[in-house]
This record gives sequence, C-alpha cells and structure tokens, in this order.
Amino acid sequence: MSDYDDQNIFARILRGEIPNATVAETEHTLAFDDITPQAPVHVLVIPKGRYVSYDDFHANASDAEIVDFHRTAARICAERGVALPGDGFRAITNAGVHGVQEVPHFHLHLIGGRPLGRMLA
Ligand code: IU
Repeated sequence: MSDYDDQNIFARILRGEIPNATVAETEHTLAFDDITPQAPVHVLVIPKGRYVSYDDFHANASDAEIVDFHRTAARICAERGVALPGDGFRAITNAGVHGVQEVPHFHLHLIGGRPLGRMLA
C-alpha cells in the first residue's frame, strides 16, 4: 500500500476536524461539494479508508468498499440530475505528479450541469 498522509485535508474532513458540505454518506464512502466548483455540479466522492489514489484504492480496498463507492457516485449523479439519459457528466480522478493530484486521498470528481468540452489532457 502507498504511504498515506493522515494530515491531508480529506483525512481531516473524515475525522470531522474540518466542515464539509456533505452530499452523501454511507458506511464506506463520503461525498461532498467541491469547495471550488468548476461547474454547477461538482461533487467529490471519497472512500473513508486510507487510500492515496485510484490505483491504491482499487488494488487494496475490499469489494464492499469498491461497490459502495461506485454505487454512491452513481446515485449522486441521478440525484443531482446529470445521469443519463439526461445531459450527462464527467467523472475524473487525478493521480500523482503527472495527474496533478493536489490532495493525496483518493477522490472522484463528478462534474456536470454545463457542456464541459472535449478533454483528453
Ligand atoms: P485534485 O484532483 O487533487 O487536484 O483535486 C482536489 C480538489 O479538492 C480540488 O477540486 C479542490 O477544489 C478540492 N478541495 C476541496 O473541496 N476542499 C478543500 O478544502 C481543498 C480542496 I484544500
């Protein structure tokens, strides 16, 4: 498992040390509005476990954590009105230096509510 920094901002949110605008909370997953939204819908979905990145999470989390994470993300898309067959959304995760990951706790960005343009990099 990758080294995990217990002082990262999302770890502090999970410990309740910093407030957040909670969108959904389950046994294994927390979702909250991004503090600097890039679109009308910009939700961050994070596992409650100590996972640094997409690859760390999917290699090391339990099946229950992984399923809970993705079902929660899908439910938020529906609840925020961006799920198909509506206008759609983008789900992205940044990892490491090349991915320009700012917060070293795995998170999925759910972004929608406006046309997002084509993005490959
Ligand atoms: P990144 O994928 O690690 O680059 O994204 C980190 C996101 O966390 C970014 O969109 C920030 O706006 C967001 N964020 C936040 O929601 N609350 C915070 O206290 C901090 C960052 I620091």
